[in-house]
Amino acid sequence: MSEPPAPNLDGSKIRIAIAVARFNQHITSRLLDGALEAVAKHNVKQHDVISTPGSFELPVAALKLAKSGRYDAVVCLGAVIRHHTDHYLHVASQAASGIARISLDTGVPCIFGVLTCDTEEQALERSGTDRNEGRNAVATAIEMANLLRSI
Ligand code: INI
Repeated sequence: MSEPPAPNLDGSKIRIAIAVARFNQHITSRLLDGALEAVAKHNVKQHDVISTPGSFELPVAALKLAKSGRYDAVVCLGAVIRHHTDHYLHVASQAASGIARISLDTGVPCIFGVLTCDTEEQALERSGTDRNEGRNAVATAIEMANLLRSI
């Protein structure tokens, strides 16, 4: 059986912007820790970090970063957790569709590192040391930037 080509996770020629939401900061700072761990592990050439109030604001910040020409990929980190109203649904769907649109509109990969969880326990589990979606998001950013460069 054929296997798909292996990902190129060499970050030594890749410049990454990381946009992190401060809402649920006790979770998003853990995602940022994981992201910075991956930046070091994969020898990312350059990285900058900015923050937004919440995940809803990530797309417009990411759009400006993507259009700046200074980055090969943009990583968006946030934590949307279900509360008593449906507010979180609007935040999660706008963040997801906004971030997806930026990749397609600009050609700069924009990575969805936003947790959408029912409970805080789930969010803690996905932002820990065993599993960390911030770390995964940076690996995805490097892979996509290298892939697009190679096509
Ligand atoms: N922002 C989040 O990042 N996560 C959430 O869980 C959340 N909830 O549930 O309200 C949230 N709301 C704030 C939102 O992102 C905006 O900052 C706010 O609506 C102002 O535009």
